[in-house]
Amino acid sequence: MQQSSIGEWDRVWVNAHLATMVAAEGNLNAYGEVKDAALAVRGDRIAWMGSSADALARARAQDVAVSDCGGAWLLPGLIDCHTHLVYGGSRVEEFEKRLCGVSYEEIARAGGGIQSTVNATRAATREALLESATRRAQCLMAEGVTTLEIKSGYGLELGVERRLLEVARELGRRLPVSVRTTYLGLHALPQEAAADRAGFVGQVSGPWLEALAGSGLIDAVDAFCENIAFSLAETEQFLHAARRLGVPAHVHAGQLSDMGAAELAARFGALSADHLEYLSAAGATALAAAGTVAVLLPGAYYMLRQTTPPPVPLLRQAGVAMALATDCNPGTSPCTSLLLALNMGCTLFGLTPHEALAGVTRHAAQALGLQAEIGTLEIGKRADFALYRIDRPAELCYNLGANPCTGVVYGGVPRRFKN
Ligand code: DI6
Ligand code: FE
Repeated sequence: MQQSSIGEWDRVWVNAHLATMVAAEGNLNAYGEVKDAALAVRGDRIAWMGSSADALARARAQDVAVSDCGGAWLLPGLIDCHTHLVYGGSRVEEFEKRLCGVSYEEIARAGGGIQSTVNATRAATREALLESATRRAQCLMAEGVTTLEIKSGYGLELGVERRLLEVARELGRRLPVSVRTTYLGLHALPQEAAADRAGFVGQVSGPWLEALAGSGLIDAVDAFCENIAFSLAETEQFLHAARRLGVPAHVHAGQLSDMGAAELAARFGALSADHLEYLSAAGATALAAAGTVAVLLPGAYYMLRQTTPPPVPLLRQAGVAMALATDCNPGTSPCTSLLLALNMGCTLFGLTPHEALAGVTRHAAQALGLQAEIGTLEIGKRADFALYRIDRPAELCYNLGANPCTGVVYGGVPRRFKN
């Protein structure tokens, strides 16, 4: 294992089993397991990894702070690369309707669905939005999430979209978790724009995008490309505008039907194409060629009681990197547990525990364009990691509802959660 090191240490964690999640050829030692190991940090970086005995000797000689992990497993901090966790209201009534047989599409077409959350979000104060989003983020953090992507998309007018993105940025300042923001400009057509689709898409792709990008509020854009949302041509107009500004893209693709959105995402070199329940072989090949990550969202699939899972064998065969995320949102995935998404990725989509864990670490980092910085335990990367009381890494995918996380370290700074 790596022994080159960065200068002095500030603190060292000893008596841990590491799962570095560094990609392994031929899948031997697929989690990058290193038993009875230690990891040292310098500032906010991983400075050294090696044996506990070596670490203790050096720590004693140099007066370095030591944390004893008591045989816990230590993994890269988890990354939830697709959430909509800033919103107002709830959709529990819609949940009840769906249980009585009304479909998601029917509710959306009747002006419920996303539009009802837009109404509640527009009516919410900044403080209320911040407070409810903080609670959701804290649930994720308590499981070991250290990086969180947050999409706007429930404002659908410039001022409210700006507020959602500002709340997301504020969350990143107030909490130790790292936040990446995405302007989900094309999520639904707001009621007031019903008579002028082209005008709305023009605003979103023009002055609104320029204003939000100009304010430094967005790290990426996203569009819901779907027959109940926006067409390929409309999505393409938005992606063109983002590309002109140098803003990377994600695309909600193939959630309810295959319109060729994955191919479109690939053509624009999108960071990720998300959902992908409906995906052709050509779509999978296009994603692989473009290096676009497939972000799978089993929470939404489960909530909507869908029956066509994403074609995981096709994605595997094509060599597409697969990530997993909560899709935390009030309509289709009121989910604040990335560990639950791990289990669902395995049980509902047929991922191996190794693929699932790569999907919330290395591949989730890639889906955010952050693979040089986070996603694996490697010297020089950001010291974001989590400790778990488990016997082996696959146990993180196995439990339903238990949280074995005993500590989380953000940029070298430890926080303890009571689990
Ligand atoms: N797909 C989804 O699953 C969420 N957004 C999207 O584009 C659901 C949004 C909602 O129903 O509120
Ligand atoms: Fe989503």
